[in-house]
Amino acid sequence: GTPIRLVDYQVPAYLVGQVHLDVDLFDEHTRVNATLALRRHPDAPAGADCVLDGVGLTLEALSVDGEPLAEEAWRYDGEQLVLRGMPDTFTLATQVIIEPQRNTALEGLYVSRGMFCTQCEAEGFRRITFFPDRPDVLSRFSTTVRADKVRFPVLLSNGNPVARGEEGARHWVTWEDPFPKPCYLFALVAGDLACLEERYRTGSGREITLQIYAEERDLDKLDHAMASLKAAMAWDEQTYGLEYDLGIYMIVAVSHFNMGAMENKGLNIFNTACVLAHPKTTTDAGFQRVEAVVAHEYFHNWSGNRVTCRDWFQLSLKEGFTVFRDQSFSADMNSIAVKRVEDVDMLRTVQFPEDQGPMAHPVRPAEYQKIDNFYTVTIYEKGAELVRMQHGLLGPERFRAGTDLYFSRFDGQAVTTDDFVDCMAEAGGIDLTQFRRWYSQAGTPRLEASDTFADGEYRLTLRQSTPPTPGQPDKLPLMIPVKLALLGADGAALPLDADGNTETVLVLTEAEQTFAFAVPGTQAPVPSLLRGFSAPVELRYDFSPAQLHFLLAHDSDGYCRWDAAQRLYHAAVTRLLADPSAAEAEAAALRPALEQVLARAMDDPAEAALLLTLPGEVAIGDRLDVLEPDRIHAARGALQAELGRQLARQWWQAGQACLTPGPYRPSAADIGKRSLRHRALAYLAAAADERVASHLEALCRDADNMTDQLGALRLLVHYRLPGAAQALADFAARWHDEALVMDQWFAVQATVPGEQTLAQVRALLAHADFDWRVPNRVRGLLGSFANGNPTAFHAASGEGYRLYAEALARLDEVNPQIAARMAGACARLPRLPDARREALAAALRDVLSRSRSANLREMLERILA
Ligand code: BAL
Ligand code: ZN
Repeated sequence: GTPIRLVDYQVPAYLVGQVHLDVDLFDEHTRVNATLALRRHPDAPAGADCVLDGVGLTLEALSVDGEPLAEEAWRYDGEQLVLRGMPDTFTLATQVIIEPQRNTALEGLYVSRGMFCTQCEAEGFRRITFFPDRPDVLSRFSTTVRADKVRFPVLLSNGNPVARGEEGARHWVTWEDPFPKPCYLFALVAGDLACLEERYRTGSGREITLQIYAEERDLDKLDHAMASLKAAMAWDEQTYGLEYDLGIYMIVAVSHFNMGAMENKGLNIFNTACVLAHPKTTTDAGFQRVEAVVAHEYFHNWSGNRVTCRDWFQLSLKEGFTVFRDQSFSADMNSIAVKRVEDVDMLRTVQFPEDQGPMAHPVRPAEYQKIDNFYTVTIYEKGAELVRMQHGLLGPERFRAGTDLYFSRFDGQAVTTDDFVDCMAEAGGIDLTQFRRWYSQAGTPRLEASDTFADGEYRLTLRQSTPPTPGQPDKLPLMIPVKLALLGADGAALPLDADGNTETVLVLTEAEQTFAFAVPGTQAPVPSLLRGFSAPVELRYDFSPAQLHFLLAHDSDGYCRWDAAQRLYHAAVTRLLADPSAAEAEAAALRPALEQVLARAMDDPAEAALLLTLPGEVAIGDRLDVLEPDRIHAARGALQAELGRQLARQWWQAGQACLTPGPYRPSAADIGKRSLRHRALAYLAAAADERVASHLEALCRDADNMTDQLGALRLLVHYRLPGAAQALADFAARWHDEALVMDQWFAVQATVPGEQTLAQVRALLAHADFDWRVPNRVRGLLGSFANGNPTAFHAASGEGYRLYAEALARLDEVNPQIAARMAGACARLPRLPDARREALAAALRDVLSRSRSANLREMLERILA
């Protein structure tokens, strides 16, 4: 297809000041009347056509300033409506028919379990009515929603309800949103919904009505989202000085949703998975996800809605910044150190591979075919790291001055990542010219560190290089902040300057630089490098095992402790790949480190659980030149089993110490304990400890919360322990009515290691509860299979690839965005051994030849390039 390029950006020829929508919802179709007040953009060339987007709309009527339009003055090709010879200002009225009931793509207006809802970002609004569907057209919306009174008692749209009425069996409500917004933030909901309503008083004393809507059966699962919303509102006032701006804030839970949630102005629409939470049905991770996503969407009200993106190349302007904001919020609500490690782990295991493969793209891409394909970990999580680096370079006060400047200067505007960095440079009084390369240059930079120590001087040399990425063969040096401490023999950080500071930030700007520090004594210090993961780079330094054990024991930086443990584990697995018989010896060598972590585990069980987690099979594979899933599975499994055996007594003790008596609470403290307990049980399960199966069976059966039940089920099933089949059957019988729980039931089975799981995945695809139209279910079964089960997905027979390719083709007919998203799991293709690479390529070429959507085609073309 033809790419859209950033360099081709032009202002829209016409702007829309005011729009009124009248949406009449019926059983077979929906009629949308739109009235747009258009005016020529001051910078647009005179005489330019007025172009409106509109996909798949059946046009019933069209008028300009109340008069029908002559045939030759307009044309509609199914994607764009072009009006010729329009005056500088005019009113356009259109009437279209759409069919939400048949919309399985879940873009625009569609039906989810009998309720009407919308998803407009990025380009869904054009499937509802004719409009300049681009984020730099900001308009004031008023919306009238009409539907059957009995079946759709709740009618919602953005802003405030201003009028309502009845007409026979039908009723209507008119909503007005006083804030100009791009159409991607439009939302509409009609359904029979229950509501949890509470109040929030802002710092300035305004009272806000908070409403969370869901199906009646889920009304008891809304308290956590409500509490999270209030906490997020208070946090944003405290941390950024930002208050909510409407009198009402609504969230609606829907079960068919392509994304996690959507920040529509005043009317967020959420995937049920990111808003419903109840101890009986939701895991700890689920509770934390709800807290994070509720906050994320709320934070968008300023970073995204009040100040939005000029074009979709700037997507990270709102997403990177908002992820940074939600990460900081979750850290403040739980544990700063633990949250940082979780975020870094995610970045390294998911974003680094993206940045090193065929899908690599800059945080501000230069071109795309379908913007839907760019809602990526690079835009989101790497984008957040770029904001975090600016936060680090400026310090908290000047960073806050920068965000104040940004929000005041650009309120009500659609702007660029450059505008954001300008504010940071101005408020921070620093030159960020070179820093901007982070936005335009793709790829994970490598940072190679080497050092010498002689005559009381420690010299650290840092070298940076970024490997080529598709379309970007040559890379330039970046501005890389490297936070550093030097640890003395007692483990304490040494003073690095005359003021006695024990931590410093080295700002690397050249390809290579050397930094020198005076260090008293005769013993070389141990470098604590890239503290807090101060830049999203791959750090290479030839740590000795002794140094890593030392850092794990003494470093005061949580990230560096975790990284030291990860390096020890990776090294052990790498040696085991060469010599599989050495598991016992490797485990014995690691044992002192693990024992020491376990000895002080109760100080911070959440951190201990992270320190005791071996890198996953996918992460191990990503560090090897050629992917060999079976050998990786065997090596990692042998190490885990050996550690389970050698430390069995300590694992049982840790599990016992981590019991959380009393009712379930999703507090950071209790979550940490459960996390460590399940880590301990995982080691025992890997070791096939004689007591573990019955312990897990009981936990799965009797626990009062989903974290324990599901954690136990997963271990029983993955380690094929006695009772696994029965536990799976009992679990399904118990939870068959809870869709989000059943998603997990599918995922547990799809991730059982080994080729024999392929037959099980096929069987589950034919299961009565599997539904191609529900993205959560598709992700639960197929997404977890392809992303979380390397030994089955990459089975030597090629059967995993064929199964997955068939599924992609099938999915493409139902939901192109989800098909394209799932295709991303194939992006490791270039790194596969020859036979497997050929098998996967052949399967994907076959899908490409049949693929109907531009979404899936763009992904497959990039992967196969
Ligand atoms: N804007 C799409 C969903 C999100 O990032 O909040
Ligand atoms: Zn977002």
